Amino acid sequence: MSERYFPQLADQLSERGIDVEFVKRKLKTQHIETPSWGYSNSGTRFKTFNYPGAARNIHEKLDDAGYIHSLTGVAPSVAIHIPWDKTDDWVALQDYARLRGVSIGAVNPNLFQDDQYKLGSITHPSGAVREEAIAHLVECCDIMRKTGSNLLSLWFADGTNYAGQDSITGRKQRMEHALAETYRHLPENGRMLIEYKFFEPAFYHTDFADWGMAYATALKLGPKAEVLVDLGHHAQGTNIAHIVAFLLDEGRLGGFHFNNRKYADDDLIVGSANPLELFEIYCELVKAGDKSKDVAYMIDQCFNIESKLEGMLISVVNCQTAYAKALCVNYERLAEKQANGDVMGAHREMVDAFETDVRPLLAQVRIEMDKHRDPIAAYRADSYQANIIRERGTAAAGSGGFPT
Ligand code: PSV
Ligand code: MN
Repeated sequence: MSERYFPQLADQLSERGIDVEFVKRKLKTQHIETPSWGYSNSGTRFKTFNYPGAARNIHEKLDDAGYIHSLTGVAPSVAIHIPWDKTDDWVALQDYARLRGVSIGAVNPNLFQDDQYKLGSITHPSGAVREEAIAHLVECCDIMRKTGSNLLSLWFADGTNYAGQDSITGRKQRMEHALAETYRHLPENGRMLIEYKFFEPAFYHTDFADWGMAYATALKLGPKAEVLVDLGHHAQGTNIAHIVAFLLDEGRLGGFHFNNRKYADDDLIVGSANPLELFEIYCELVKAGDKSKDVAYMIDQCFNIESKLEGMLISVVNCQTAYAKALCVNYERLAEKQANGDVMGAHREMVDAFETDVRPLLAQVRIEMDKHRDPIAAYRADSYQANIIRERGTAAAGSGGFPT
């Protein structure tokens, strides 16, 4: 097998000064977390579609996540959303996940779907609502303890729609108070990831509008608080690789929500519209060396019209591809060219790696991991999808997470 797929590219990479064995080792330990909510029915505010075979509960979501991991070998954990994935018996759920070959990853509190949160959660003008929101965050810290998760992944829909609706400064202070309270409840090895988003569902101002606000808050809270970069949450033209480089260098990049933004928020397959952007981000991560070792890589996507399992697989494969290409940059030579002011030479170093067809390299890595060289072909040839359609049928949209 290796004879067929790899030698030519291995030679090319060696000639470019790339340590191929090192690259393969890195690719084998890549870790992409998939989201429980990506396996259930989802849609837009216009319509949630009923997808045949979509997971109806956390057990089926874990079944699907286990299947994705069995095909790729690099998706061993699953992010959960509370209360969508709540259970009475977390130990049993952990065991169930383990049997499927996966573990419970980031715990995502949900402070955006209940009526009392119409004007916000931790920044709400009413102290009683804020207390309720904080209690939910503390509950999620307990769930971290019970599931062995070390990540609390926070996103708030909080903000206002009209000038003067509420005090922006007051809300900032309420937010700091609530997060300081939550911070105290984090498990010993727990980390709090603060996700920002500059719009939606609030449109005049969003309490955590950008990475700077998340970063400043994380600094105030302490070393266990870090920034989460969701690729979908930026204005058009934002250089996300720059944000990533800055946060990495400051030691405050906690993790990613991978997806692809064509016009606005997430939900398209990561790397589908702008693979160059994903590659540039991975280059910063590779260059950062040890400073990127604790970064959590999570997919945050819902598949509204496409096959959920195939969509998830392609997302994982796109992350593998971007990482593989980033590992094919000769960073020493890049640094030399940068130091010499060789603008186009330095740029070519990046472009050469980006234009490398890494499919044979990934096929080789997968074979060495006892996986099919092409997980998407393996999925298409497999009966898993047909079986879940038969067993689960077509659930009413809204089950397993997203309300209709
Ligand atoms: C919000 O748009 C977001 O990116 C947050 O991460 C949520 O937890 C997730 O989507 C799912 O709704
Ligand atoms: Mn997100």
